[in-house]
Amino acid sequence: MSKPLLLVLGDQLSLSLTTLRQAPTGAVVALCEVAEEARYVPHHIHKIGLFLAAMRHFAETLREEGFQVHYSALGDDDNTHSLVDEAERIAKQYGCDEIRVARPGEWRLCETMRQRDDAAIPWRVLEDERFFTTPEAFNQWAKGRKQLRLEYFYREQRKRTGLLMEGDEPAGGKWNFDHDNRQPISEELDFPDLPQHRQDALTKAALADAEHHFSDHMGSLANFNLPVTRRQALVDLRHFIQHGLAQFGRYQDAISDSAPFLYHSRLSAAMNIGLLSPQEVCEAAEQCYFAGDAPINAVEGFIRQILGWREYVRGLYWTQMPGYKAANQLDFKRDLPDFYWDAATDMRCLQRAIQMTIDHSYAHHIQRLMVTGNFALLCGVKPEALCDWYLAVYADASEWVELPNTLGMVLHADGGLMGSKPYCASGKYIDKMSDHCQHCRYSPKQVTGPNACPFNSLYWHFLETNAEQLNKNPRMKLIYGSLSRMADEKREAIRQQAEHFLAQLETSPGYGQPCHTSGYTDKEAQ
Ligand code: FAD
Ligand code: DLZ
Ligand code: SF4
Repeated sequence: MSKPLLLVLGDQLSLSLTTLRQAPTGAVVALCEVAEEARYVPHHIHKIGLFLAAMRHFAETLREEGFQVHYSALGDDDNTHSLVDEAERIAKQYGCDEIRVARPGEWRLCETMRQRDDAAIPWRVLEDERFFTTPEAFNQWAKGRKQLRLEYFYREQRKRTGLLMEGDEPAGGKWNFDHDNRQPISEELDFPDLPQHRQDALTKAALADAEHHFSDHMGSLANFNLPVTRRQALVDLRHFIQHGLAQFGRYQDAISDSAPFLYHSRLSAAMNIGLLSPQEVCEAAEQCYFAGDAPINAVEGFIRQILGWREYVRGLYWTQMPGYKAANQLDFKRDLPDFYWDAATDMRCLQRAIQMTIDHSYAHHIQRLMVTGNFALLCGVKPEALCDWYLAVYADASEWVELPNTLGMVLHADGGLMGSKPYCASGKYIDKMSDHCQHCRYSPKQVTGPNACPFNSLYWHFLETNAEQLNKNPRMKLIYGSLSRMADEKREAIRQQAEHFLAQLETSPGYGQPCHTSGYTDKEAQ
């Protein structure tokens, strides 16, 4: 009789995982804490704490469900600190004849596991079925299309799943309510507080281990409040549905100088590691609409993010890898500014987005896209440096979702496969959507001079520098028209302003360090 080892990765903590659903009697389940996964980019300490605590709780759940579980802890003497080596070591120890794993969320691991042809115990990579679609189904949809637009993919998903449908028609009579979802921040808004999760002994021990082994990583665990069990994740889901969803749509694009979460769900990390399924999250939102408790623009906007964007970027990732990772259409070469690691900048919008990231291992979508992302785009930061940063600093980051968002959406590095134009914007956009500029030493109204918002000159400089690639794009015609009508002296002054700023950026202390991994510090080893 077959005796497989079922390797469950840190972002596969769900009883509905293919390998667990199909487990034969006698199978051994392995969960492995390994330093390599915390170090390959220098993950935020909240993210490491989340994985350790959630994995330990899930191991308990599996034991309660009757599974035989092997748990490799970080401090074990025989821990090899590599997922592949650990699985092979444990499989041998238990006399297993096969290692089964559901498709890992990152190409590097998936490929390594698939390539273990000469391993003494064979590997089998099964499909991860915790999504609405599979890479195979996405591939079928993508075949023969020149452009892979979200909108068409999303509509098909709505029809196929029946989510937010009234017969064959979209609920509310339209597929897209984005137009109603662009309200800027305003003073009278009252954002819901997040539920505070109790930390039991298992969570406390996991956080203490994260602190012990990785204290030099970004952030502090003093304010850790991520859900680490399914029960806690369900509390967050219910809380969002009751207190956040109705306003989610309208203020989806707003940016606040003081509030990190606004009406966002903060459910991405729980969904990505398996504590919640995207189906149940979408269904909870849908029910809220049909019960009359949230308007269609909010519910459609929310479901579009999960059924649309989340599935779409995953499909894109698996159909385009491994070449996708090397894409750099605009030939960006600049290093990541050092202040992305410590928020030491006098540009208020960047300072707040990065500080919130340091504090919570979270920033909402518009902060990622239009503040840190937009700035990196305008400066021409090289994709690998920016991707490593996004992958390291956010608790929800896994390459299948981070890479298309960074390469495709932020840096336009895939030549428009994902987005028909770059999301570039001047300080005017940030001023309109946020209350940052009133606290900033720069003025969003000025383009040149000592108080001019750097986004303004960088914006025109970006358009000028990349004109060859972008000025034929019909969606950029209007803006290139404005650029060409600009007086020569003004254009020259803007160019000088931007180049001076970029030159200063390059001479700032710490500039050009590839990644702020102060490295893995094992205090025991010191
Ligand atoms: P909400 O605003 O409440 O949205 C609901 C859900 O929709 C999210 O939980 C998420 O699952 C999904 N979603 C929303 N936007 C996207 C999107 N563009 N792509 C995929 N799913 C989306 N999301 C990640 O989960 N992991 C990442 O590593 C990640 N990296 C990103 C990098 C960049 C440069 C950008 C611009 C976006 C990235 N996103 C990533 C998408 C998005 O920013 C986060 O999903 C969102 O901010 C998470 O917060 P939330 O749960 O409060 O989301
Ligand atoms: C992110 C992460 C961390 C920090 N630690 C672990 C770990 O100790 N063990 C584990 O199985 N997974 C961990 N992960 C998540 C993996 O990096 C993730 O499973 C792969 O990147 C594939 O998505
Ligand atoms: Fe950001 Fe410019 Fe506004 Fe300052 S003035 S907060 S740098 S957009």
